[in-house]
Amino acid sequence: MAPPADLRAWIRLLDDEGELVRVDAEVDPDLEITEIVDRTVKSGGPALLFENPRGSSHPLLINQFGTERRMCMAFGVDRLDDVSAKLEDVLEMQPPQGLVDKVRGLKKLKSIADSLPKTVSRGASQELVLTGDEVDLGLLPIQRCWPGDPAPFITLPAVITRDPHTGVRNVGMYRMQKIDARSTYMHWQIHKDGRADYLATDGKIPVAVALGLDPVTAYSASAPLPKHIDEFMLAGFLKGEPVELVRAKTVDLDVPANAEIVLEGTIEKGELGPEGPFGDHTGYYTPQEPFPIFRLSAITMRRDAIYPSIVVGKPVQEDAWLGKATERIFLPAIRMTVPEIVDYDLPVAGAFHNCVIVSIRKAFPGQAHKVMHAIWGLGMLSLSKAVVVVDAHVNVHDYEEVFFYVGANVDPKRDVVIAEGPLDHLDHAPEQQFVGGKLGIDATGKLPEEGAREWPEEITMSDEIRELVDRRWAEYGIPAHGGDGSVQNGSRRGLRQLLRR
Ligand SMILES: Cc1cc2nc3c(=O)[nH]c(=O)nc-3n(C[C@H](O)[C@H](O)[C@H](O)COP(=O)(O)O)c2cc1C
Ligand SMILES: [Mn+2]
Repeated sequence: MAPPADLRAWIRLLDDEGELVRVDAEVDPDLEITEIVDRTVKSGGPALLFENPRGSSHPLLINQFGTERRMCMAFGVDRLDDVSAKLEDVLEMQPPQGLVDKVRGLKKLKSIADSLPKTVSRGASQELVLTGDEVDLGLLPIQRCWPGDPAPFITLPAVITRDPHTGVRNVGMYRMQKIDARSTYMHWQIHKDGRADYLATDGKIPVAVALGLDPVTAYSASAPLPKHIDEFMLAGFLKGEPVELVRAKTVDLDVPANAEIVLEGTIEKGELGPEGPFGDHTGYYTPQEPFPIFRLSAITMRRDAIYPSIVVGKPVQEDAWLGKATERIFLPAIRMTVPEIVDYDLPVAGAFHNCVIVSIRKAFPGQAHKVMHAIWGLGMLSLSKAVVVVDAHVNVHDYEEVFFYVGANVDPKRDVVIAEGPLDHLDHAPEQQFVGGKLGIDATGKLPEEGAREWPEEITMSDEIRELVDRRWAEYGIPAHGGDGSVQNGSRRGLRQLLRR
């Protein structure tokens, strides 16, 4: 099934699939919604459409991305790996051989052509146009998420800017703290493209903020693309339909035609104010820090616009699945530059930048170290604090299996790398903001050239006996606890339960 065309189609799909609950009761966007959503997300519950948020006539949609199933529905796939397969197909494109190959090649080229955004003359996002004194952020049910937050924050925006030199568009998701009816802070962290556009602009930079997009386009705002690639191109490619754009009303930018709401305005270079604190996805409040001020010149919207929101906080929260989508979608691109990588995992509990587990096909001495340093040099992965490298056969998504190899294969004296480099803007642990230590753990099997004695053989049962037991399992009359006699998974699950008791 194709990904939903806009937020309305997405809500219909969620409804049809039993993935949406409409909450009729009046609820307060001030803290109350956070507590409801926190409980819902942590129990794997549905998307929520709050139809009567206190103080606003616009419904609030939240937890649209909160489970793997919904994330797959958003992309129109059965597994997130299917999304990366599509990308890999294009990245690995070879000159076609023969007619069938050529036709297939054309299809792939069409998918690239589809990715170019298309300008249209009218968009639902501009049914209502509010300018001057009519501009009022108080119309929207903006959430104050955590008790220590000083104000409401817009949390699920697609912030659109242009590079003043190249003209290339950038779309990013950056929280926006409400200052008053017509201004917010713009939380452009130091490593982000949006901030680079702002720094490269003299005077005022035009900014547009799209709220309430189809899920793939909304996701694309959070995708860590290289600066010269427009996130709306990724959205178009993943949707198989170009993102449709209309001219903004008061700034020189194009905005999504299908958005529920668009905020237009400018940010003056050097006009900063104290943003935060904010209960962040690190699980801590990030402290107050100066950030640029966004001054609105217009709000455009659909007549009965739906406001989208998300809560971040101590993991697991809804953003876990946005991060997992990025992890899967970017695997083929990472493999293009570091081809020995088999798979990787960014544990949600590691807030994505604190830990990377990566498996490699090791062919030469020192290769695990090569891969650590490659990761510390690769896009936003460069901010990773710890990298654990395991061999190709290890399942990086099974943390107990990874832990086993970290324990079994590591001589801390030989296999631990301490390096230095840039760290995430929000990381409170290092002595100084932005820079600090890096930890690499080489948990691969070692070669003689790496200073190892003869490496022992791992224990495995022979295929012959495994097949025999598979065949005879029912005969033994052993009740399968948590499985069908697929002993591996069963025993691990059992252990997990045992340890929790
Ligand atoms: C829910 C959510 C909130 C985010 N908030 C911020 C933020 O406030 N500031 C920021 O710099 N990045 C934030 N990010 C991460 C950026 O969206 C992400 O790094 C994106 O790649 C930035 O785009 P850019 O590289 O084009 O600037 C957030 C991500 C998510 C999923
Ligand atoms: Mn970007």
